[in-house]
Amino acid sequence: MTGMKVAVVMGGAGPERDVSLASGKGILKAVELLGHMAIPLVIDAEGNWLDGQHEAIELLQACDVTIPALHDEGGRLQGFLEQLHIPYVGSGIAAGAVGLDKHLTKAILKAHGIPVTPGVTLRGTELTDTEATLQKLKAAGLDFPLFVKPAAGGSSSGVTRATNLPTLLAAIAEATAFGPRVLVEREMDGREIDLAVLEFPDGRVETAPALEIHADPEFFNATAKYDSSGTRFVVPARIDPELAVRLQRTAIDVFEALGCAGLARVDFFIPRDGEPVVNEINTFPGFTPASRFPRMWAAAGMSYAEVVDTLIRTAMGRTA
Ligand code: G1L
Repeated sequence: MTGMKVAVVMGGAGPERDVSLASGKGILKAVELLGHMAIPLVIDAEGNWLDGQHEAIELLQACDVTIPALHDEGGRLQGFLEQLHIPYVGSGIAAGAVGLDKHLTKAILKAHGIPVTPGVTLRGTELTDTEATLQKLKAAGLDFPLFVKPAAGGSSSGVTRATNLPTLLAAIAEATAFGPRVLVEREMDGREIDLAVLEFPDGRVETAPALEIHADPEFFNATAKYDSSGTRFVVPARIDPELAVRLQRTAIDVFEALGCAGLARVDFFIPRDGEPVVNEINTFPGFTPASRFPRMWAAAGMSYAEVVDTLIRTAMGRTA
């Protein structure tokens, strides 16, 4: 399958604009490498279509498939594309929206019996009621150090570590600025392991070899690579085969529980003594050639372009 018109929607307002443009650039290049016509549709920093709204809709409608490469979508672009009957890569409206809401993600995973990072959600009057907050934390068995995050939003804005009551109250006040619900989670001490989930055109859902994030700057070996923040990714992660299989199964369970499509990155914490928990899920993970998701598939023998090809073919097959 070559010679298709593939639109890549990228840019947009917000803190993840540059990640979007970098991911979009990599995807555009891969689309051309696959023998398709790549059509970039850039949303500017003010949130307007760079090419003019009318023209952008016509371009989208003239394409065979659209690749959404925008952050903070919450399923909005997907809804728009469905309204226009345009096939698109990746998760739909519901999974996209839930994926950006940490409270809803946790509620759904818990309902499926999937272990998540222990935490509570504060809302309304609880946000300014110290007694109610402490009560809730105690009931959930939570103690310092804690992580405080806005429930909504995919980026790290408003996320703070709290080590005592004054820093907890300040952290809650800060997170409240980003939305009406605030998550207070236990700080997980242990290994951080990511899994990449990919859906194939025949309906198979598979995982790539796991990746471990090493924050320790002293650690180095031949398979380690740096990302822009100086963190090192090790693929395949050095974990025992039993744990690997368990994480693979759980990652696929997460994908199915949330109703994801196309792809997802599922991030785990493995406590020093305790069971693995799902810490985060990304329905549209970072997708530059140096990003974790493509690196994991490279370890499975799939090139960046082959991953993009799979995503396009899966998206086309869904609507056919
Ligand atoms: F090409 C895919 F797979 F569809 C794709 C497109 C975009 C994967 C991942 C992304 N990622 C993003 O758009 C982003 C949320 C990282 C941009 Cl900020």
